[in-house]
Amino acid sequence: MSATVVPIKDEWKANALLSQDTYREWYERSVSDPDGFWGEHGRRIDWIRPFQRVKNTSFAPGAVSIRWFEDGTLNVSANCIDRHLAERGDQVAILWEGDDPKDSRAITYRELHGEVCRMANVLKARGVKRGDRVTLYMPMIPEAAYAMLACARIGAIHSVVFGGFSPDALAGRLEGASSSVLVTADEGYRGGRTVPLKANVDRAVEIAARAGHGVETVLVVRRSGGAVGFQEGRDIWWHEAREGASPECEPEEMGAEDPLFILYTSGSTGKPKGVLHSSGGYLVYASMTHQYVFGYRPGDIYWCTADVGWVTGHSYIVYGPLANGATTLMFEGVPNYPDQSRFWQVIDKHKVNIFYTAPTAIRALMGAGDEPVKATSRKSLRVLASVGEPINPEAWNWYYKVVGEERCPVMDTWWQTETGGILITPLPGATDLKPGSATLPFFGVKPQIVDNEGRVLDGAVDGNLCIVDSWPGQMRTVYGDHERFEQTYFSTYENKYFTGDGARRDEDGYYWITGRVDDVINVSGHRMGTAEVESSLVAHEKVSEAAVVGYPHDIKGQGIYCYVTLMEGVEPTDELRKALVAHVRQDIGAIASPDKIQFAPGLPKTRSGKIMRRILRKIAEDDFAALGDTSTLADPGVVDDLVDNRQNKR
Ligand code: 6R9
Repeated sequence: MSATVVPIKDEWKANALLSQDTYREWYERSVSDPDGFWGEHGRRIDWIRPFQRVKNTSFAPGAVSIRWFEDGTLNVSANCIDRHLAERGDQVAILWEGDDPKDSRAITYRELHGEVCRMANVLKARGVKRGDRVTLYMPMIPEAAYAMLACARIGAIHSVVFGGFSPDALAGRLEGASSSVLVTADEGYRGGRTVPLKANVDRAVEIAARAGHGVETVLVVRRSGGAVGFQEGRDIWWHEAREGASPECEPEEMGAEDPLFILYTSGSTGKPKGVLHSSGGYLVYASMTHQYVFGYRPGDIYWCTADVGWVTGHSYIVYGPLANGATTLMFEGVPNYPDQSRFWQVIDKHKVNIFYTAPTAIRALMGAGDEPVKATSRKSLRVLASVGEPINPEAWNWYYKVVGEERCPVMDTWWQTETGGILITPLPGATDLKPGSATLPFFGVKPQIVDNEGRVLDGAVDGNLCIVDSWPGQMRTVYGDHERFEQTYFSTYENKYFTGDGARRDEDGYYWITGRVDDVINVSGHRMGTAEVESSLVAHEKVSEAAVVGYPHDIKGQGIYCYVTLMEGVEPTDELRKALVAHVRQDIGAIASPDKIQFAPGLPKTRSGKIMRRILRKIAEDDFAALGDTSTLADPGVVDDLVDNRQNKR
């Protein structure tokens, strides 16, 4: 099967930072001599004490340890701000576009410096010091970036919790990180509606208190001006505290391996994990990928539409672009508000050159037709990019042809919260493209495809995607649980980092990510552990058992399909279905809302009691012919019931 190839165009070559040959040369060197390669590129950021040692990493069983540039010292916020002041103090650092098209703000590097220092001083005055964990629960406003950088400035570790998570989820993350300081806003705006952030925080703090975890400080940014609860002594308004705070704050000298942030993400089992990233290697990798993957050049207006609550927002709205002295656009709103043209209007308004978004947004906008796109110019665009889930060739082609008018190469970037930055991707003007393929590894990345027994597969094959050596942006540990880190990522296949994704490699060595092979589902580019949704469902008094799987969804990529067994004597009604959806939303957040609930008198289990998800997935996909052998089940009749039920429902 040969896929379409979109060869590099001459205009792209003219704009490219690297040629195809240089990519190959650099790549060869990066994997054959990582110390030499990263020793050089590690100097792209400013070190207080330069590193002598480059790479010190091991994926060996029981001894996984990842250290880069370990004897160097630096400050991440100084790299993202101070070092640009002399040359580009008056250049815009953050270009903020509000939910309401009438709202925008431009913050220069000099202003950013003052704001970040002030916020750092306010946190310090509340007793925050090196190593302390500060939780952020923020809307997409510049203050979210100030808070991240303020933490980095004083050596505190931030843990950003996406503003769409519920009070319960927030409480769990506050406890998990034993964080007693929170930064939030009164309310956020999204698509013309308000999000009750402070009210959620108040509830989360209460829930955490019941579990014995105290929160001492809540710093509140005024965004909407709406009425919110205020607890004297604990809560402080940013606009008031800011007045008395000095706009100067010496950056702390941090070790390369000192933690920069924790970011909770879903895995296939148990509670979300606190992915821990450290300072030096992360910044080198985020800034280098930002430059080369997007072909970033000084003066470009760069826009990544992610939320800072996800890793993409960390690496490609805040740290990568700011370390490179870029103008990074931060958007508070949604793609279809006030209308379906919003993304393209923002691109025209701010003359955006590089645009980075998610397949789910592309598919939704594609569904609205070409007119809303064609109503705008988009002439400023030079590079388009995508992240979060596999982009289907139809969406890729629409993005390329309709949005980019075949002028802009599309970078399909594959990576994960755990990887800190992009690992498999084309480079503009240096890689021939294939719609639907993330193409080739970035510098220093050694992918491998293995079968279920861990045998390495060569050539054009399909299997499980592993990475066999470390890169500087790799996560260092699961916060507070190194054993879980080893167990989750390094125990499936010895001496390899297992990504949890399946992939195919074609005859040209191009990688095609086929999606998760574990129990993680990807809903609109957001990771959800099926176990999390299941444990929420079974916490409901009327539910005895639940099994959750993903199924193909036109817009979201995957939807959440729940099989629910009710307690003895409980009636399966539509009302109960609605109540269960509401229950999960309340428990985890709107992103975990079940799309479908099928009441199931029984679930297909092996004789040892393991739920056969493979079968449940096939039923959810209506692929009844592919159910396979069900004879090993404890009760094969269960499957017939499920299929009958599913068919009758349609
Ligand atoms: C950055 C981010 C990671 C999972 C990952 C994979 C999926 C991300 C992708 C992609 C195919 C791409 N994924 N980018 N799949 N092609 N270009 O999304 O991090 O939220 O941790 O999700 O997302 O399944 O394993 P995260």
